[in-house]
Amino acid sequence: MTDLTGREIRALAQEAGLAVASVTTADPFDGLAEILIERIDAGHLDGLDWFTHDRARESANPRFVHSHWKSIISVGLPYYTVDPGKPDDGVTRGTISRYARGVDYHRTMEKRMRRLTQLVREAVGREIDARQLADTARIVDRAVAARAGLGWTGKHSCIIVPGRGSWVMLGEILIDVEITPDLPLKRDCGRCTICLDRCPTGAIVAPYTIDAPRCLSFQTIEQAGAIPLAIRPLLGDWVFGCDVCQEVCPYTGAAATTDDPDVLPKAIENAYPALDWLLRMSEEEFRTVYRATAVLRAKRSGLARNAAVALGNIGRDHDRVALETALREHDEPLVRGHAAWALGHRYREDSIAALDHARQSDPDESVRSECTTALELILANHQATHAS
Ligand code: B12
Ligand code: SF4
Ligand code: SF4
Repeated sequence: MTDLTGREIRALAQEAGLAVASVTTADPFDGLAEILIERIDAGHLDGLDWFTHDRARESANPRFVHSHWKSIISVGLPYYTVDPGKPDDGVTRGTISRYARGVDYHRTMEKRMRRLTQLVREAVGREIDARQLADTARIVDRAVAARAGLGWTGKHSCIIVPGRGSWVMLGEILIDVEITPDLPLKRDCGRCTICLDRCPTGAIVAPYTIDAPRCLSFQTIEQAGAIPLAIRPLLGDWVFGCDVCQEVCPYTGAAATTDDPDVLPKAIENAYPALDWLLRMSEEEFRTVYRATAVLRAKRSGLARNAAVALGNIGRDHDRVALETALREHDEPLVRGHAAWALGHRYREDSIAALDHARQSDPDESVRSECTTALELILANHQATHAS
């Protein structure tokens, strides 16, 4: 005899602002630790230093910290909103991935999961113990969602929720209440391979397998240092995260949009920021505009670095000035170095004077080295053009 059913949980979750919810047991996830360890050993999680063998084993067993959990409520926050796209205003803009446009989902989910826990407490009529998790090292959110039947795993490795596509952030409540578990969904991608074919960097190295160092989401958010040279031209206009594998998925066509105010962008800078502004924004402007959003994770220097690379890919004639100013004046060597790359990649001969000046005068060795590489690239391109 269980305390509650999955159907009752879904009704309470709706009341708490969580549009999707499902339930599984707190039993260990068979075979998951082995998958994670295999990915670590293959280098697919390089750069995510917290992802260790110990973490893999612990996160595959929900009862690792407390043995008394009886159920896991898997919850989802849908965030697919109507998107008017970039305005046609002559400003060169980057793109922030959809999940990061509204209030930081960790905050939103935690608040709503606490509310749901309170509602469950009232429904069972006794004190309960529960722990809310979202995006932590303690558990693998997608494994929980798949076993609870909240959705199924697409080949891009994201959980696809019926009627919502993959545009659902995940969280879970570990709880000492017996709830009838839901069943996993019997769905798969069939023969489709669109996301593998369209990923800009080939980061989906096999179905269900992401090579994080190649993924633009990793490079624009988690990468603290230089973005590898080979990745920069593939970054396009992404300045925080990447949505390509989800946008191209046929299940996106059937995804319902939401008007949940917590996931809507407050201003244009939260979705399509002007790239020249990202290059010159102050710490205070960065903190004000991106306050309480997930974008803070990239830090001002990371976001400006990404903006430089994006301008190197899509900059127009008038954007050269912004890059030259960043190369001369930005306080972060990381940004000056990427501005050098962008100038060489996009503006070639027109940027030789600025690059040569910085190569001789910049106080930072890494920037001087980026300038040398950019100048060599211009020369190589020049020779190739004249040889052909
Ligand atoms: C590390 C991490 C990343 C890394 C590595 C991604 C990866 N795929 O491993 C990087 C930085 C690249 C990243 C990127 C993104 N992430 Co991320 N990330 C995480 C994090 C913290 C851990 C994921 C993990 O354990 N990876 C290791 C791999 C092995 O685990 P997995 O991806 O969950 O793999 C599952 C499947 O592949 C499956 N599987 C493996 N083999 C097979 C074989 C078959 C046949 C089947 C059916 C399944 C299957 O088993 C695993 C468990 O279910 C989770 C939060 C968390 N604590 O769980 C968020 C999380 C996965 N990320 C999320 C999001 C939204 C993203 C981005 C979309 C963000 C963006 N727009 O830029 C991209 C998407 C990239 C992609 N295609 O995966 C969401 C996913 C929501 C969803 N609906 O799936 C999560 C769950 C955060 C959250 N709480 O909502 N992320
Ligand atoms: S998020 Fe972008 S780079 Fe990463 S796997 Fe998806 S399409 Fe490829
Ligand atoms: S694009 Fe195709 S292969 Fe990729 S997740 Fe969607 S349905 Fe599956």
